Amino acid sequence: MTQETVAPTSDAVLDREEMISRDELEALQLTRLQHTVAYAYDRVPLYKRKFDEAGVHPTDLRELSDLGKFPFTTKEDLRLEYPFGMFAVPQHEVARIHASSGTTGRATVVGYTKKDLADWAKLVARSLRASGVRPGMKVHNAYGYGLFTGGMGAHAGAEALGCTVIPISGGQTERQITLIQDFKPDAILATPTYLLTIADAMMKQGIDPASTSLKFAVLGAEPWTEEMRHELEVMMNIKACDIYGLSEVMGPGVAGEAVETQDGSHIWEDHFRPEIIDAFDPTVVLGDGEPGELVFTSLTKEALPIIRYRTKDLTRLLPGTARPAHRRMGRITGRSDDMIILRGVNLFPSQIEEIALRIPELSPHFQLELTRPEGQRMDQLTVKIERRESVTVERVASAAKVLQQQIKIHVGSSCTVDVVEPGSLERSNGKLRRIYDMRPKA
Ligand code: DLL
Repeated sequence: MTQETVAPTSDAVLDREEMISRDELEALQLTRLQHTVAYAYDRVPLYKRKFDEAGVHPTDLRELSDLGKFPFTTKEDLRLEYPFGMFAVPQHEVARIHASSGTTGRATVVGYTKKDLADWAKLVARSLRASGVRPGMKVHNAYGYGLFTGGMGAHAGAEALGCTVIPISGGQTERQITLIQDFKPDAILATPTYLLTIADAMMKQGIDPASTSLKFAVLGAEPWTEEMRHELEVMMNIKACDIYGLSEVMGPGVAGEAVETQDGSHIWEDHFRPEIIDAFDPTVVLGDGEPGELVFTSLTKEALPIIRYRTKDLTRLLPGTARPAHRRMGRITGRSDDMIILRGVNLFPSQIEEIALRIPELSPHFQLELTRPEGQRMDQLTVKIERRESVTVERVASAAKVLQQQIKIHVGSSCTVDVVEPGSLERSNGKLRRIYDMRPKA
């Protein structure tokens, strides 16, 4: 880990790697990539087997574009190697383990050496700083602690930045509100839907969410839209920025958004090499600006080097702005496995969020129900959405109609809209479930 720093562009001192040129960054990527593929091949049987089967050898990686010759890694690979088969170091060198919840199958297990943990903390610190957080600030960390990477990952990063961390974790919303009022934090770290839950609960208690000490929010772990950003910023009088990451690649802090531009997260390319592929034909590597599935290769990880990991997250790569050498990722429209296919039309919950939040009568609290009514072959989508507290029941019918029409125009799907009472839908405690698939299992 380099301690070298450069002169600040704002009131913050940045890591040297944040401001290097693209050429210098790519040279660094190539050296680190060559090391990583050789390291993975030598130490992890799965990589040796996969490279051999694909007829590639680490020495074939002479330039960055050669990465495309190497096989992908998937969640399924991690599951098959459960629990520790992907680890590239002996267990006594693994300082920490995290795991995914495993709700959709066997848990995926990831490990970190002491150096991995230090790099991770450095990148989360970098992300938080980019989003406006500064040393000495009080940071209320409402990401869940435990095997999920959100809580401890964000915690270590805030500590590394020199903040005072309040490790409240997710849930116990009443208590969160008390501590926000009593401890007066400057920044909050949470999923966007959980921050919404907190703000909503404040209003119920007669507290104006815009009146708290909070100035910054660093939000991630689930898809969210510009409309949701606007909603939260206005309601809470804060600046809200994105933070992205996934356990298999590290955890939060793979990419982070700059508060001065708020134009998408910069991928920290000194540690991760991103690619975009065609989700339906993975042999096709797409160019910058083209939408597809995000793929990552780690460049510095020791315990769990990851080669061409298919994230299933759909986005595109954009040129760097606030950190010019590091490309940005567009907002994640959704995950390829969260896509609803309704009568041939592809649909993501984020599209509904975007449309619904432009209709003043409707709140950001919604869920999507998929059913197949008795005796029918067609699937039915029902958007259940709460009206805003201030809106009279009479205005609800026309708002429902507008939402239905807008979905038809912008997404192409016919659906039913059911506007429900404020507070009647389930609130988020972390990652919110938006889709309720009640169709009979095939
Ligand atoms: O959610 C890591 C994280 C924690 C990121 C806290 C940011 C803040 P996983 O549980 O492995 O890790 O889930 C990773 O969550 O593949 C995306 O689908 C989604 N995701 C994460 N960040 C964002 C984001 C953590 N900023 C999966 N926007 C990823 C949209 C996100 N989706």
